[in-house]
Amino acid sequence: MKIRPLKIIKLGGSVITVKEIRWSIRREVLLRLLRELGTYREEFPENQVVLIHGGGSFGHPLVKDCVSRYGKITESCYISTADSMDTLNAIVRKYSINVARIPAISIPPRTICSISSGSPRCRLDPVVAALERGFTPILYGDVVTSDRGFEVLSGDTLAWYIARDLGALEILFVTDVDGLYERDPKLDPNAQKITEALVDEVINYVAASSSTVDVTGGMMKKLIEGKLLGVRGIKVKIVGGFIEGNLYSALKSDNFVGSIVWY
Ligand code: ATP
Ligand code: IP8
Repeated sequence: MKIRPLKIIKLGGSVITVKEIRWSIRREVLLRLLRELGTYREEFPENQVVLIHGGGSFGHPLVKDCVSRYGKITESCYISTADSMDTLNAIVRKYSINVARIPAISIPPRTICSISSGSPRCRLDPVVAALERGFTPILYGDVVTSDRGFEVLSGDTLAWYIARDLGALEILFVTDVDGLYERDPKLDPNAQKITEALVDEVINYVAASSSTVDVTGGMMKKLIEGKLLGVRGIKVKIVGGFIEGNLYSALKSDNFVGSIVWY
């Protein structure tokens, strides 16, 4: 197996959907981000990309409702959340193929991953097989089977897992904020932006703050996850997703609006 320089892109659910409004898509933002990726792919065909997207309003509210009603993800919640995530994924894939000319192939995480004692385990050979053929695999935050029944496997966790196991150079987290701040900038507009840091410098004081509909943890979880999975030697970019051209700039160089965190 020969994987060329690999970058993992996680399109945040809060960028491509309006998280508070169920089944709402930010179509123009999504199309622009995919076009930027398509342009990058055409200019740098030697580089590999795995595309991951979050659940946003197609995932989090459904799981939250279910857990508050039944205390767990029931069989019927598993089916309806899987269906909802597949709907969002089909839109991302169709735009990728038909608008951005990305040879996208979906790999539903629930078909390759499970969770045991809280730890994910994924069979990545379908991802590798797609990369080897020059395709762009698309994965997403999903519901998966676990030793406790059903659990959410977030797109952030998948990004870290794939980055670690396939030896990625970079993870780009495309978010609805323009970088990593000392505290949640939505709650504290005076919070200072951290443009570049080692993960150990920021992990202790970045505020753990997540919105009410987020069942997988916000910015803090994004950063801790890499530490928990023992990832080292990776550059992580927090990329402002609402700024035109910014994903393309972040893919091409370190000159973008956002933050860099070294692992
Ligand atoms: P999803 O899980 O749906 O894919 P996402 O990847 O788009 O979501 P979140 O998990 O919601 O993103 O994380 C981004 C959010 O984290 C921002 O909207 C911001 O409000 C919040 N946040 C909390 N702490 C910080 C911080 N210190 N710096 C920047 N953002 C922060
Ligand atoms: O948005 C969550 O994935 P994330 C997926 O990447 C579900 O955290 C089903 C809530």
